Amino acid sequence: MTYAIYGARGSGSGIIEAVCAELGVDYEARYLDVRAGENQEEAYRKLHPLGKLPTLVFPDGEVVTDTVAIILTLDERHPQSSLLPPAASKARARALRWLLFCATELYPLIEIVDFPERFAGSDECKDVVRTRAGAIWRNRWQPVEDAVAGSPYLLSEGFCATDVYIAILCHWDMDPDWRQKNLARVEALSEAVRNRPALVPVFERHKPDETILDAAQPS
Ligand SMILES: N[C@@H](CCC(=O)N[C@@H](CS)C(=O)NCC(=O)O)C(=O)O
Repeated sequence: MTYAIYGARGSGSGIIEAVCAELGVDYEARYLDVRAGENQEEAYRKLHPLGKLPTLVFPDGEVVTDTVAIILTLDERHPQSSLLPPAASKARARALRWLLFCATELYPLIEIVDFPERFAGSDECKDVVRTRAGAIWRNRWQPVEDAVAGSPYLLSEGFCATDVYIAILCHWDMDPDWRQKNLARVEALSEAVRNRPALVPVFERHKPDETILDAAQPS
């Protein structure tokens, strides 16, 4: 009954590894070399049509891509867990609101920062596009900082999967000094997530401030 998580060090697969570690399920992390384009090879594109990471293959063979779909499927399949607050609660609405905010307003900007050539149209525009995406990224963290209502977690009710999401995302393409100065609550949340006993080994693999392009070699 092993879950296979396709990913890379410093990528969003860290979110899914951490969620599986919190659930206490057996999983195998299968890392691809993004810099060498292994994620764009036919074998992996059979799992994810765009060659993006992560993908989770459930023990029953079901293939699920996209971090939020994976988290919601895991939550449904492990109803005894407290990955997310109970159905229909106010706390769950808040957890989902900020989970989707991170997944739809923040995460897509990283593709522009990592691969500006996909969006720029010409070589000269690449740097402008990357810089602009980085600036939008920073602006969009402020609402997350303001939403942190617990101490240290997002919800005053306690830890949930959205905390894991925030902890992984906030370390991508960001200057630690800038974070300390502008996102003190997000930083404290991230620190607390990284120190959760089940998650320490996951964060040994997914080092802070490392991206898929730094972490080319699986280890
Ligand atoms: N919507 C996807 C986004 C996944 C994504 O953009 N993953 C990045 C790594 S963090 C990726 O695979 N980048 C490689 C590429 O775009 O070629 C999700 O939530 O899983």
